[in-house]
Amino acid sequence: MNKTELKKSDPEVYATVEGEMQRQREGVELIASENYVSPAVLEALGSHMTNKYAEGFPGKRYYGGQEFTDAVETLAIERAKKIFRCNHANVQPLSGAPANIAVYFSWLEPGDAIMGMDLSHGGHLTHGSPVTYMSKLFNFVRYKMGDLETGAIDYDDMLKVAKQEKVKIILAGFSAYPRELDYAKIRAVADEVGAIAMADVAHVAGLIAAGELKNPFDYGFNVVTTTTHKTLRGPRGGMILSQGKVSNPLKAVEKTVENLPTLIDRSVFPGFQGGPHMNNIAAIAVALGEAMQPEYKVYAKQVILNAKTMAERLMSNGCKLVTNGTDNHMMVVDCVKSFGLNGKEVQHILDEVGISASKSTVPDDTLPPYSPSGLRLGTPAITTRGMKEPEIDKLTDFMLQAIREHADEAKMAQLKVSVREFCLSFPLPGV
Ligand code: DSN
Repeated sequence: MNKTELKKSDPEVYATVEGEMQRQREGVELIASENYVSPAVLEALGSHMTNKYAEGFPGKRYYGGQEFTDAVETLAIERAKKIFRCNHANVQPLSGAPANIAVYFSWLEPGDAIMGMDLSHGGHLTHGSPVTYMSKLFNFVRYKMGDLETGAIDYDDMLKVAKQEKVKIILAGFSAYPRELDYAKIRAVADEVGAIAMADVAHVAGLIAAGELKNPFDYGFNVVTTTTHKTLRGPRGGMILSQGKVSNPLKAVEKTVENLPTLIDRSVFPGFQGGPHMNNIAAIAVALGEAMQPEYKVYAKQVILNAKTMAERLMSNGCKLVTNGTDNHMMVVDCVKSFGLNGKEVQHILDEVGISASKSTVPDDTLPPYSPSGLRLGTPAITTRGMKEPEIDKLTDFMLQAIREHADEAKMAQLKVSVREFCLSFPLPGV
């Protein structure tokens, strides 16, 4: 994007923005939750929509001047409903954590139980980590993998605990789990204990949108939350999708499954958030429009193919992966078993040569979360840059070389140059 005004008026901020863009151009992005948005998404983000307050919902706002905000939010809502096959979408959550919290408050009373995936098995902080405020308000209980070699969840234990704890929400979702969940089994557990079934598909939303992974709504889920900036390749933001009767969000309704869409709208606003970020919502609408195009399906397919290629290459070089492979866009390498180093050490080594990744726990990790045993790798961003199987093999070899030769400064410096040259031949979108 043209940044001449910023350069003139605030050279200090300009230098950071430009520096970040260069860092992205010259480095490899393997953080599984990151991606590169299109120039059209960037333009919508940087538009005059940012100036507007729009508390309320399309057609039901508190302030005047909503002709265009209503139109753009409606576009985002209708596109989201069509893509994910549901009858309601709230596109106002500022990100994934607020989306999840808004759902909890729409359905639970303080002290109620909710069941999410154990953090070390791949669950997310907002699914009940003891360090979150939500864990002080609600009783979070956990499910885990029953078979660490395949990643299969222990659904019998899920049912047992859900019954014992009288769980009100069963939450299917993860941020470091490389397999698909069995939504039909989770729905059956929810039915047996009278809970609603909620999925947090933040990581895999784009793969679901493209039809490459299963859609929880096809298995009778009530609510699906997501961020919009991971595989979905939009701006930072969140959405809550739901099934049920849609009524006036400005009027209170009874707490029934049928009324979930309205309960959720009211929970987002006025319950939890204030004015929606309309520039983000405009950019979400653009990203959803892009996700409806045939090219996006090709992209999503390649994301998974690239992840499988990287997983195979790592395993054929003696690395131990959690669940021994991947079915989605990410994998978790057990660095202690693979290299005799922890995930934080490997993350630093890769940083030195311009490869970004994120440390991760492995199931029932004996190391602490800040320097855990694993490293999570993902392919959404490098696939957006156009990398395919041959480049994935090359990139994986760069990583393995860095880990092998990290004590040799000269070799690491040479490797950094090779990584940079490699990256520059795959331009960022719009640069
Ligand atoms: N930070 C995101 C991730 O990396 O998975 C989740 O919030």
